[in-house]
Amino acid sequence: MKKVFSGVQPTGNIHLGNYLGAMRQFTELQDEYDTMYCIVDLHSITVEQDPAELKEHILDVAALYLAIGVDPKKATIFVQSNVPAHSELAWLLMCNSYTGELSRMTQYKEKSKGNESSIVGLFTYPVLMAADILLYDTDVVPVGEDQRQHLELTRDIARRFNTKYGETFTVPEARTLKTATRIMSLDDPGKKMSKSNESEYSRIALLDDEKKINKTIAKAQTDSEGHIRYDEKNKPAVSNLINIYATITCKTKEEVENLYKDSRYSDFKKDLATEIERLIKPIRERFSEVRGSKELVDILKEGDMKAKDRAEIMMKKVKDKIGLGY
Ligand code: AQP
Repeated sequence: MKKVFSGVQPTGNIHLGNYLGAMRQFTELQDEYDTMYCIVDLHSITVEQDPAELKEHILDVAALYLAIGVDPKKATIFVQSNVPAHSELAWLLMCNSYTGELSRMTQYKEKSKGNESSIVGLFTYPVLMAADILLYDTDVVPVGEDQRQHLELTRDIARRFNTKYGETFTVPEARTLKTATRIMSLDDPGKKMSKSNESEYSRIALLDDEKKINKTIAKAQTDSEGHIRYDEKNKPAVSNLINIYATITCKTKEEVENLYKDSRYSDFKKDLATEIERLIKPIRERFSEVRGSKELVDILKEGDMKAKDRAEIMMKKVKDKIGLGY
C-alpha cells in the first residue's frame, strides 16, 4: 500500500480553507492508502502560543480529524511531539540543507518580514516538515497550494540525501485538489484564509454555529458590480465565494454563475451560508460527541505508539548511513 502523510497545526480555529484545501482529502485517501495524520504541535510553536490553550487545541484537532470522518481503524492519528524522531531527523536534515534555499521560502519571508529578531524555528520550519514526511516513507502528501513550495524543498532534500548517502528516502509527491486549493480571507481576498488572522470575520471556522456562519457570509466582501461571475483578477472577493460554493456543492464555477446570473449578491450569500451550514453541522455535532471522550485519548495513544515504532526503523537506517553512533 502506498503511504500518505499530512498534518495540521493546532493553532486554533481550523477553518474552511484548511478543510477544503487539505483535510477533505484525508477521508478520500484512507481506503486506498496507508495513511498517517499528524497534529503538528512542534510547528505551532514557531509563533507564540499559550501553553494551556495549545494543549486544548491539540485535542481539538484530533477530535476534528474524527469529526470529518477520519477512521482510526484505517488511519494512524498521532501527535508530532510524542514522536521524538521528528525533531531528531529534522536536525540531521538541517545538516543537509542550505540557508539559501530556506531563505527563499515565501512563508518564511511573509512571517519574518525581514526582521532580525524573528525566531530561528520559523526559518527551519520547512526542514521539520521535510522530516515529518520523510520519516514514514511517504509517497503522497495531501496539502493546500500554499504548502507546495515546502513540498518541493522536501523533495530536494530527499534527493540530495539519497545521492550523498545512498537510497534512503522515498521522494514524495504533493497532492492538491483541482478546486479550493487556496481559499481566500472573506474580508480581504488579497490574503489567504488563515487561523492566525485577528479578524474572526475573515474565516468560517469548522466549529462555527449557524448564526456566526450567516453573519460572516453576510459581511463577506463583494464588489460594486452586482454580477455574480468568476473573475479572479477583477472580482477576487466574489470569485472566492463562487469557489467555496462550487466546491461544497460539487458544481463547476460556470454552473454556479449560470444558477445565479439573475440574482443579487444577498440571495447568493444566503444560499452559500445554507450550504456551508449543511456541510459543517454534522462535523460540529460529531466533534462535540468525541472531544471529551476517553476514546479520543486512547486513539492518540495508540497512534503515537504506532508512529514511534515506524519512525525508529527509519532513524536507525538514517543514522547508519550517516555513520552516527557506534
Ligand atoms: N486558505 C487556505 N486554502 C486552502 N488550503 C489551506 N491550508 C491552509 N490555509 C488554506 C491548508 O491547510 C493545511 C493545514 O494548514 P496548517 O495548519 O499547516 O497551517 P497553515 O498552512 O499555516 O494554515 P493557516 O490556517 O494559515 O494557519 P496559521 O494561521 O496558523 O499559519 C495545509 O495543507 C495547508 O496547505
